[in-house]
Amino acid sequence: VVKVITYGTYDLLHHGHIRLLERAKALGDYLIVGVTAEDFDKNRGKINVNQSLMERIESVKATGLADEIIIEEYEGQKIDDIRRYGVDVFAIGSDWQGKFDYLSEFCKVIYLDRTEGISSTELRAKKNGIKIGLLGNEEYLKKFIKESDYVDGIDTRMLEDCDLYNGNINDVDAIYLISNPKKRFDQIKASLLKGKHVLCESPLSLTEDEIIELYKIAKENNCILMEAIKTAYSTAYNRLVLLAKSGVIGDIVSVDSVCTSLSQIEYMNSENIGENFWGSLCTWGPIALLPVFHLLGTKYLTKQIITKRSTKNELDLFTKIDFVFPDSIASIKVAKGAKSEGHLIVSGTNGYIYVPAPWWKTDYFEVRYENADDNKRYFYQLDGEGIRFEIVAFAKAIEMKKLYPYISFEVSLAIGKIIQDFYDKTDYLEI
Ligand code: C2G
Repeated sequence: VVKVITYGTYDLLHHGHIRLLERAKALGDYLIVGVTAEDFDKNRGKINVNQSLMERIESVKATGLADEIIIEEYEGQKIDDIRRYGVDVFAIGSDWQGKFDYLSEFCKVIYLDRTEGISSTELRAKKNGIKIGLLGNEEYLKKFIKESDYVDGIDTRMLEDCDLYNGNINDVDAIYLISNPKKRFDQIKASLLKGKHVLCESPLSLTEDEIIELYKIAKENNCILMEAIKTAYSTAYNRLVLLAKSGVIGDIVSVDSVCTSLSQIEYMNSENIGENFWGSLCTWGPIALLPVFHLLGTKYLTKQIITKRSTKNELDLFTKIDFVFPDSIASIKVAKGAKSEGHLIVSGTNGYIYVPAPWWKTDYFEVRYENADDNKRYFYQLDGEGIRFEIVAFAKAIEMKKLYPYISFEVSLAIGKIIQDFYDKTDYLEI
């Protein structure tokens, strides 16, 4: 028997895939099809896959062309598979021309012509088709636009504040806001009332009550309201949270997170700040608070906010918050008017997790123990600081009409409460 092997994602299986499988099968007597796992696809930059691994396997099965289906899970697996299954021919579409020549050491490599005029990318774009109106800090919006190019079916256009109120948003399905936190409540409300889904940077608003109201309006209008904290959508961060909760460092006793940057320092000390810049806590607070609330919950017993404000304007140069929980403690330190080491440390009774600066966009962390030989390092690919994953999650939520809560309502409110207490000067000390 001549054994043939081919690999692919086979998302939204189409006739291009089927023609390829037919021709691959005709090259021998037995066809093995490797379907790529989600993690492997993510690692090779395919972030848009619509169907789950099981659904994709089922569609390949339904073609009746595969004699055997396997899952491709890691880089370098092809060589292992060729050896393991005694493969004679490796076949793949011509879009990969030359890329798999290195396998010819192990078996015959054949590139088959790709079918013109059809692709999963196009099918996904047609299926999703979401237009997002953008409002707020232009520097950041540039990043967002660039990142949205990686997500099939997302189209963007710039908006002005007045567009939200005068009805000039009929052509958009959703709004993304990175506007002044003081204006967000009115902007989100106006958008939701017009039936637009909203992705908004955290905090959604400056008080708990307003945030509750916004979620209520979203529900009433069948709209998705999603909080944007890019870190919450990154793989490394999510694995870290799960790992810490699974007990690898014992009981968690403290969470210490620091986020600082000096990139807007000129505004921190200027009398005229304009509306597209805001203070340290509003910029960095939600990110720094995320691991605190995800790992320890939101029911702290006490907290103390200590802050230093600019002498030229109302912005806080830096802010530190200490929390006491029933069995643990936490602290965050955020600054746009001072610089420090932006790391995250989660301490436990058996060891600790260390995420080097800048931890909020990391692809790497370590679990460390008393005996350094036991230390473990974890790597996860992070592209676009997590922003493209955030956009994928938003598109998915709109498609499913349901939000998978990377940031739960409870956490969203807890963030809002901190911001509210900061402005109300509750549990607050100024130096
Ligand atoms: N294909 C094709 N014609 C199309 C679209 C796809 O012939 N119009 C082929 C591709 O060349 C590939 C197979 O169908 O051989 C599966 O395509 P994808 O699902 O896009 O998977 P791909 O990213 O090419 O995975 O390790 C992963 C594999 O090496 C390839």
